[in-house]
Amino acid sequence: MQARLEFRIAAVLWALSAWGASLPAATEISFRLQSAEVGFEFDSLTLGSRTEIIEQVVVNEQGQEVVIQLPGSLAFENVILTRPVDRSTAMSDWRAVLRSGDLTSAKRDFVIIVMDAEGREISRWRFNGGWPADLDIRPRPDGSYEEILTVAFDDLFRIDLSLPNQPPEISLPGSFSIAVGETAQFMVTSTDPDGDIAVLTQLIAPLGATFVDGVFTWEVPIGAIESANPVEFEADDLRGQANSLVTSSLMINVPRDLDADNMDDDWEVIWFGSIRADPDSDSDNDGISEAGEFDSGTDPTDPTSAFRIIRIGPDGEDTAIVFLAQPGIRYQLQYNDNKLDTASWQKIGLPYLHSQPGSALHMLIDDTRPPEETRFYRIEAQRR
Ligand SMILES: [Ca+2]
Ligand SMILES: [Ca+2]
Ligand SMILES: [Ca+2]
Ligand SMILES: [Ca+2]
Repeated sequence: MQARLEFRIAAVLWALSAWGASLPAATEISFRLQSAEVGFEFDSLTLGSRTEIIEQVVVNEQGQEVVIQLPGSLAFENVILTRPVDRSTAMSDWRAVLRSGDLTSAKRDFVIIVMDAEGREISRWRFNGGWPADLDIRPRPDGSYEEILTVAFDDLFRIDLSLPNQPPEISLPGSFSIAVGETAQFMVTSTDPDGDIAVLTQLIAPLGATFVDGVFTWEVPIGAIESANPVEFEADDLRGQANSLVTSSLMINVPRDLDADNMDDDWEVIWFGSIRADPDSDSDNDGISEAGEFDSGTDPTDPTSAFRIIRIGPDGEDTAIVFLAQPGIRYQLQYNDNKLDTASWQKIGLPYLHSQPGSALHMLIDDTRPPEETRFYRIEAQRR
């Protein structure tokens, strides 16, 4: 035996994430999937439930056997939706997820909203764990075609519209730091204490970031070095109330030197593909460590590219020191009249900043050397 609750309606609105435009204007019935952004009209909806009837034979006060009926477990029937066939592939796309065997991905929560002709909400039902059990196409008497979607689900409950609306909530990680060349990825979820489905939208994100099926992904480009990147999401419970919209944000910080090895992270990624370069190693065997090549602006993968003094010699009364200067590097000439005393290096003149775009030979002059005196020189290279 079956007890049946069934109602039919004129139009249903359907929505599914990442499939296009915004929700259409109010119609009589709204059918909205979790993370919904898109609306589709349906012609009809059938929703039913049945309670198992348990028959029990009892003996009454007169000693007679009578049969009484008791309610057993409640079972829900599938939701059936029909709409005219058009170019939209939304339903077949949803069905395709299931056909691929991935029930977990295909399962969505959804809401059905019943409205009157003026668009006022009459009732709202929340369904959990919906999946497209069947999708059929059949001809209509007028020669057009309609598609019939059967949605199975785990559970449903009715949302109490007499209670004041509560705002949706967004679950986000906190602000964090990441290096260039790495991928920032996290889940964003929205919930609603009333059982509303809160539609998530990404409001602010760095260029190139994606937000698909609740997953934020950003491959941090080289150019993002030393930047702070706000990311903001909005949840909308689509009740149209003052508290229906909630935003939440975090900051993705891209420091200059995340691993604090004194080599800029973009330089490490350019030469070594990641920030895992070891400052003390010398991968091109030119006698200058990666940290030294960073400081002096040379190629850490080319042994012929290394910071050296090329020539020291007289320049009239003075001494000229020649080296190959690299773009953006600052060079300070130093001297020492006692090579064994490492603490007695002295600066000569102001540092030279090589501001041209390419490398070039450069000459630094010492005009302070007393005649007949032996003098040692070195040049200190610094990136900043
Ligand atoms: Ca709400
Ligand atoms: Ca670094
Ligand atoms: Ca080297
Ligand atoms: Ca080198």
